[in-house]
Amino acid sequence: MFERFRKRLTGAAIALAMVAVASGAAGAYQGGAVANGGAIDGVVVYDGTPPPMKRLEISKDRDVCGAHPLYDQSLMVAPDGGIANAVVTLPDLQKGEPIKLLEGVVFDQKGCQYAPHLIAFPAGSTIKIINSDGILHSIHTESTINPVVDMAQPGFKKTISVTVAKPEAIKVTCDAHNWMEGWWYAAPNPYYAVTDAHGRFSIRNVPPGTYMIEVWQEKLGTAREQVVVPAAGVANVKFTLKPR
Ligand SMILES: [Cu+2]
Repeated sequence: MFERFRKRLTGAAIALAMVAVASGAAGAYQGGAVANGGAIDGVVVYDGTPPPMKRLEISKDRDVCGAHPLYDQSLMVAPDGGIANAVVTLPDLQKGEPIKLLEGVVFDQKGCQYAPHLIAFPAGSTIKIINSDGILHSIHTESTINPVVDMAQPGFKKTISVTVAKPEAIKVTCDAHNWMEGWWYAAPNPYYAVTDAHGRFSIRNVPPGTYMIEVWQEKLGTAREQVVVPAAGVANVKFTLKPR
């Protein structure tokens, strides 16, 4: 009798453990072959007059940082209205082409600005933080899901590598230069794109279906739409973001 009870308990424990694994894997993405993949071509535009770029005030290390005028890159709108550096994702997509982790996404500190201003990559990828300036930079992330990165990088330390394991949009600042700001965007699956200078983006090899498509921009926030991706066809999406 006791033996039977013990077995039942063990069975219950195993069942509980399986539930735990299953719920832990609830957000897990499954990669595999995609049949008749379609594409999403789109544009992200600004609703209003493109704002002028603000020149940054350089208060330190002027010999290196003040060699060229620096501008606030948090909202770059082209004369045609296109918004650069917006990230477009299909966050609910659970199954599609395999995730290709990136090893060494370059995030440079050059002329006391981050170059590029924003990088996007699948979560689990590794960032190569470079110090091209030869002066002290001190990277400090405002992560909430991933561990905070807070590391001084003296001029002689050319590279620091950091892996961002979980999906998150992370603001990056420099504790040595208060005007430096950049972003790391860790996407939950391989379906993400960063808009070009004219706000254009393209996402390819999407399994045919209906999805929620999301755009995120650091100053303008998030907007969502529904998109129907046809088999071996192209869906067009236009996002219009309002100033806030
Ligand atoms: Cu710095």
